[in-house]
Amino acid sequence: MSDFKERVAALRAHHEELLARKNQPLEWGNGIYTRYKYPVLTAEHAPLEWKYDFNEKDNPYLMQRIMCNATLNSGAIKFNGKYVLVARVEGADRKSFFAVAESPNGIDNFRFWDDPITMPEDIIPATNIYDMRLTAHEDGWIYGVFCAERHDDSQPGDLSAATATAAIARTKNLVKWERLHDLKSKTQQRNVVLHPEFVDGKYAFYTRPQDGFIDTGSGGGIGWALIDDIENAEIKEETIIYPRNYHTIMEVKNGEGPHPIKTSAGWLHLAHGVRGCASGLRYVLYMYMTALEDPSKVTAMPGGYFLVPEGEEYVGDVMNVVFSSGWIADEDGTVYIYYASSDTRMHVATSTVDKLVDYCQNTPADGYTTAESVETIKKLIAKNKTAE
Ligand code: M1P
Repeated sequence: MSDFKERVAALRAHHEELLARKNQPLEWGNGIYTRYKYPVLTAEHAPLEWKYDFNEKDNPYLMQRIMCNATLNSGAIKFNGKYVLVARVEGADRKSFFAVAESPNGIDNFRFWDDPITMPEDIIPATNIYDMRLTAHEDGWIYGVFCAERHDDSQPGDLSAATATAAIARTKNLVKWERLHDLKSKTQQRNVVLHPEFVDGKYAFYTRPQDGFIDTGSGGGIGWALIDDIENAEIKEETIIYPRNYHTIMEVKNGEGPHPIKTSAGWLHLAHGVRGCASGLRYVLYMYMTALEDPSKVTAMPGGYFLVPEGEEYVGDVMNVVFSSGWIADEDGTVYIYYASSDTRMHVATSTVDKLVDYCQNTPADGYTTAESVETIKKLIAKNKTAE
């Protein structure tokens, strides 16, 4: 075998070792969910064919021609019996694109399909697209709702000025996508999520109105809007269903994660909250529940965070961030929560529908002051004195 062929064989063996690596549950968590030792999807998981030119004549040094920077904020769905992520893959050029990766068990062995997704454009092409939420809607389509970013041409002197719009596409097979018109809204929008069922005969969206590309400004939290026509979606009326609050984990921003999971006790929601601190913004995950018959009516607000960055999760391109846009509830009640850490890599945590409902219904709500927090702890201590 030539030296080049030997190096290619070694590279492929090394890559295969990563893809085939078994994940391991971590002991001593919080009883709510189980975290795992290894990320499920990293930039190194990207197929070698996306990076290398394997023609010896053209690439004698066997160098990467196209580098991959990160895999993050992925949509998730059970599809043809497989656990599937539609990952946000970011190249060295800072452009994000979508690519499908599947696993037989949801916790390891994720492998990308051969080609990244070719996403058709809306009328005005986007510079960047990212953070797809997947919804298998009762109308029979699988929708992907994602952020389309364009330069804000009203500020020609500012190269960082951008706009965020909710883009909508649909598919039956995750390969061929039909792009619909972007969601029309009076404000910028990110973290927009399609509810899986019709509500009052309309398509229902969780929204996140924002005055600017980064700052939500007067955008008060997670919103809710009913839409008549999915092919020409327009927000005519928007109400805030989960507001931000002073001195909470979502003081600066919040946003819906994946679409909620239907349970007999109501809809289970996963969201992210953002607060400022000396080291920048801190993104954590939190949960809440809404009423079965009215998914916009909040019925449980467990206080504080649900999941935060731990260990190496703190470190990455955007430090101190966990972000989720995908989870899968299996028929047996297992829930696979997919989250990205520090905008760099994807992880999984597992729980069950019953545990998550119990968490939401029995975690004390945020009392909004130190005095209330202390009273809540004292109540638990007193209760424990009578524990059997
Ligand atoms: O960098 C953290 C996250 O920031 C944005 O989320 P939000 O709109 O809630 O601030 C998004 O750009 C997201 O992709 C990113 O992970």
